[in-house]
Amino acid sequence: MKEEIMKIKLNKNKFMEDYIENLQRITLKNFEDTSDKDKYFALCDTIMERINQEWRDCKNKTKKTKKAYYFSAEFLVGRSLGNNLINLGIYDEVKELLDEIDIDFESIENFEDDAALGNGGLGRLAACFMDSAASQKIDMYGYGVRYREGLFKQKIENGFQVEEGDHWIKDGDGWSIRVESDSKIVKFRDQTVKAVPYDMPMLGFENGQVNTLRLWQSEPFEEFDFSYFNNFQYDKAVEEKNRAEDITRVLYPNDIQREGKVLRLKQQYFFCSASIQDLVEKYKKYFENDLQFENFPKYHVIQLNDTHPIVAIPELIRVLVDENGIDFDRAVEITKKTFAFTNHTVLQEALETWPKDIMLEVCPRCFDIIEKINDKLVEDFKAKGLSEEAIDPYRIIRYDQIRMANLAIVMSISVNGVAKLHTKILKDDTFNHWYKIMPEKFNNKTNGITPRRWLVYSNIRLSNFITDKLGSDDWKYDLNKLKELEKYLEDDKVLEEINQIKYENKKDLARYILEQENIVINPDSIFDIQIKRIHEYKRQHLNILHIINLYHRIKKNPDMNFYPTTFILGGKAAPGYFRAKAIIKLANEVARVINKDPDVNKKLKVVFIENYRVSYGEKLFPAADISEQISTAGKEASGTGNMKFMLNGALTLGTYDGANIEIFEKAGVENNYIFGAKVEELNSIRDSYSPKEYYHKNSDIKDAVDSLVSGELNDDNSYMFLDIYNSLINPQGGEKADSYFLLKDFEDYKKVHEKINEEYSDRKTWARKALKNIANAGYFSSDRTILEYAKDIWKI
Ligand code: 475
Repeated sequence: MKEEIMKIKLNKNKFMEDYIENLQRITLKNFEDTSDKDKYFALCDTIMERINQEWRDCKNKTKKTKKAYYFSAEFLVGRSLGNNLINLGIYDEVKELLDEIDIDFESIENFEDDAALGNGGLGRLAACFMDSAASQKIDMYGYGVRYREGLFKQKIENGFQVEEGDHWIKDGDGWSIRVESDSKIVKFRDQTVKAVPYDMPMLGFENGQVNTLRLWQSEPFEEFDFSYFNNFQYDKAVEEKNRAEDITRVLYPNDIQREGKVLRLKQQYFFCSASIQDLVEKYKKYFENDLQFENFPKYHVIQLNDTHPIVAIPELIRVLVDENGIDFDRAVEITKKTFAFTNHTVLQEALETWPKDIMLEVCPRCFDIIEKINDKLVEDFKAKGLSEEAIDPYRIIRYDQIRMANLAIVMSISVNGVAKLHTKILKDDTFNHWYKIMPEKFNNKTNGITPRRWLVYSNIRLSNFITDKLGSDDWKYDLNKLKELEKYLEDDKVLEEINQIKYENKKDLARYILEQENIVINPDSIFDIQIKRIHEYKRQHLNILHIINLYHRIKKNPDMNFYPTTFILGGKAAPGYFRAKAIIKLANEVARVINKDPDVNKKLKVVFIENYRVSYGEKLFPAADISEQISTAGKEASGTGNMKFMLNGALTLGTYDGANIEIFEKAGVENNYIFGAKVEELNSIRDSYSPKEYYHKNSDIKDAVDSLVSGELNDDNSYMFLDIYNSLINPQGGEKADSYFLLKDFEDYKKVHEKINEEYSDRKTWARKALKNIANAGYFSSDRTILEYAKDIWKI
């Protein structure tokens, strides 16, 4: 590996010359008159110029080879400047060069808006995969949507979440190239639009590989309809343009929850159709000599990131049959060998289905094709003697609903889950009927994260420490090398260094939080962090209820032995998810009450950070002592934040869920804090569970739950706290009480917090546990994950 490594050779003088020239060219100003924003964009240009040659080389080299295509409605890329410099191997040098002309790198870095083209885990995983594929020299291209508005920005006003737009490219986009000549026409039943690709380079880590992330933007097919214009129908002309642009105007802000809107299916069909056309067109162009469509799967494998891009399946069939004269059955056979499907959640509310009438309204031909596939499937089952009832779970279309996951499973070479437990649940439960008849398709690919962004870039102190201790930076190419750090487990000096690094990172975060949130926090306290989308199954309200009870206990007993702790929470709620928004209000209200209480605020602080996003995460993960991963067992498919914390030396306080289980396995249960019921137990009590019993038997639970309605906490007449209260012990309208088992797990959660609080003061033992976690985080590199996809599924 190492000999292939190739940093871009930085000719410093030339770089500076080009940089200043670019700066002046794009602004028409002298250097001293340019703004920080100008300086940021000129730097993008200067870097893009340097990538250009290698990017073209990579595109040319791989024209005729097998490639993987990652189809995803979301790519949560975040910022690119720092990461690109790291991957080019010129981060330090460029920083120094800028320093010489009095430009502070950090301040211009802050001019980059996050590319928030995703909601959470699924979108961020896609971005980590892009980094890892390039870094492992795997030819994988991403295909997605260039939303004009990314995920909304979260403001907290009086403790409530308020959403604002995120026009991330309003000042320009330093990292994309508009490839007008590769535009495609996408036809809907009621409109025809132009799909224009914007290509972003995805740089491998110091290896010269540049893959492409191609994001499609919707534009009017004809820029301006002059017939309307000539007839003085200006409004009509503008309307058509808007209608086209509407398709990629905004990312739907629902994480997990499906969205059954026409526009959502239009977005899906839009990018899938453009991408499929792109692949078929290139195939015909570059494979003239091997142009039997039977060979299409020899050169293409399309990984479907959950159900969102599944409409690409009928679209490929349509293009083959309608536009290339292939016979239907042949087209189905070709298509079946081309796709692979990843599932990211077992929550029923996420499994996409589309009503027949919506699909007919958007892409009627796709409906035809799906219907044919369904008919054939049902016919085959009948021929095998299955009853109507036995066939039901397999039907792709049932009661005029199209079940996208069923379509994908029938039409794919592979179906995978994203952590061991999750894949087991898919096999045993969610897709059990499929597993029984096609077990060979099912496989697990435990998620990972890229160590470049989540350690090398965001935690420079720890990164330098590791390189120093291991005597080389080989670990950045093969994260399993971190294992060698275990030779320092009994080295007091090294353990002391680990604590010191964490402390410095905590001071940095404290400064940042003071700046951003105007709250003073103490870096000598335990930093206990829960950052992720707000959802009941993730149980942020368990965390908050525990904090309330802790507050009451400290207040009652001021001399109780307690290591000062700062609880940090952050995350966005889907705008239409009332209870998730209630949880945000509750966190802010509890923070307000506790932080202003002089009896406790030296010991206890609570911060709800505003607008949690990738770039904020880069500051939070390195500073955490405790990583809260407290989802109800069986609900979190994998989690990836848990891996970012582990890699940065936080100990996991977690349930037996998702990839937590694998984290405990690798780092040792004794080096983390496990609590709560396992999935088997929950399954066995599901019908008999009575949260009220827990409430009456346990005074701490009663204390915490009652405070939701006692008047101690003020929800400004929003009835939000009552809603949370009701959800736990007084369910309304047929809902089940405490369906996420907060009260069942509360006591155990409280106990494990007490254990943490006690053990933290043994700083040496704590550092050893942190080191154990870091040393065993290698498995959770997305390099490992993507290599498994390439080897087991894609065969490239
Ligand atoms: C899981 N998003 C994490 C992560 O595998 C897991 C669904 C429907 C509509 C919009 N967004 C979604 C998800 O399902 C999702 O983000 N799932 C997450 O995928 C990567 O680590 O446990 O919840």
